[in-house]
Amino acid sequence: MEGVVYKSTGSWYSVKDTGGRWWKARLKGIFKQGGLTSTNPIAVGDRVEFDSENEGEDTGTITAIRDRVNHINRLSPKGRHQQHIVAANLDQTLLIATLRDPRTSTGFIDRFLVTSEMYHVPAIILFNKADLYRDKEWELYGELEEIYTEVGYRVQLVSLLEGKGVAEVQALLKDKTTLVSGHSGVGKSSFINAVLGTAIKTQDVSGWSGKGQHTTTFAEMYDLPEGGSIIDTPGLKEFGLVNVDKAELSGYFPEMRDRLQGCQFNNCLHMNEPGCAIKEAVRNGEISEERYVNYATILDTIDEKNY
Ligand SMILES: Nc1nc2c(ncn2[C@@H]2O[C@H](COP(=O)(O)OP(=O)(O)O)[C@@H](O)[C@H]2O)c(=O)[nH]1
Ligand SMILES: [Mg+2]
Ligand SMILES: [Zn+2]
Repeated sequence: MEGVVYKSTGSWYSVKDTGGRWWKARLKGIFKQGGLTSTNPIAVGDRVEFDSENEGEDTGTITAIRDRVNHINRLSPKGRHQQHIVAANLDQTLLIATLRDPRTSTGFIDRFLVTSEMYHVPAIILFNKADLYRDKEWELYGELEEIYTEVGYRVQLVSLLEGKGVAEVQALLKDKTTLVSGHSGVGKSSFINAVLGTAIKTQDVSGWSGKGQHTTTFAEMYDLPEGGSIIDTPGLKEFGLVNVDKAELSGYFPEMRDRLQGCQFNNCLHMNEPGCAIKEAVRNGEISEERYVNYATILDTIDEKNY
């Protein structure tokens, strides 16, 4: 049989087969050690092949993982050199940000966007709590919308409290697999409830959530009523920028990527080098100063020895 992994709790995976039936599936020991360097060989969103373990029961053994289109990593808590796959086979990512209560920094937004660029998936930025905006926030929203739209990201203003902008978001999510992220307090749970409607309750897989299974769940996928699915990443504050090399970073800023050919040195980090097309574009206002500062900050955090 074939199915998609919706959730991982310890050694059991919640799998929906192509006919829509739910299974609890696991890997056999040998397979688990089959030379995989990740701390979790199977991730939410993975397409797997599995066999039924016992006639008439809903348990199965996973026999193969289909090749991934892509996957998102975070740094493993077990060690700096181990990676942990958060989710696989994404079509896009969605970041929920807010300008008030709490305010999401552009540094956080840009790190998220860099991660999405690394995995070659388009990113959507949702600005929530529009009902709270006053002059100051409207001005800031205007600036950010312009910056991010110009760079090529989809920006959507919403008020989950008032239900504004939700239909537009639903249209963006339809028939896609979307990884949803955001700081605590921005309205991620409200968002998931809004887009799932009543569907969320029916997807609490056959009531096997409790009993001794520790809550090391890092991601869970839900089907949307109109088609497509979202992947929630509870407890995941930020994705590790794993395997980024200093020289590659500007390639993950689309407005810089487009201008790299203009730099005098092909290993230019766009800091103090002469003949830098990026710095020139910042000076003449073609590249946002804020984005550039965030670039420099991220560059500074990349430890060349750590990948
Ligand atoms: N004013 C306002 N409050 C909101 C909005 N969306 C969510 N909230 C509130 O923000 C708080 C955090 O929301 P929650 O969905 O739990 O956020 P999470 O921590 O990201 O899951 C709750 O008190 C929500 O009622 C919104 O659009 N406007
Ligand atoms: Mg929440
Ligand atoms: Zn340069």
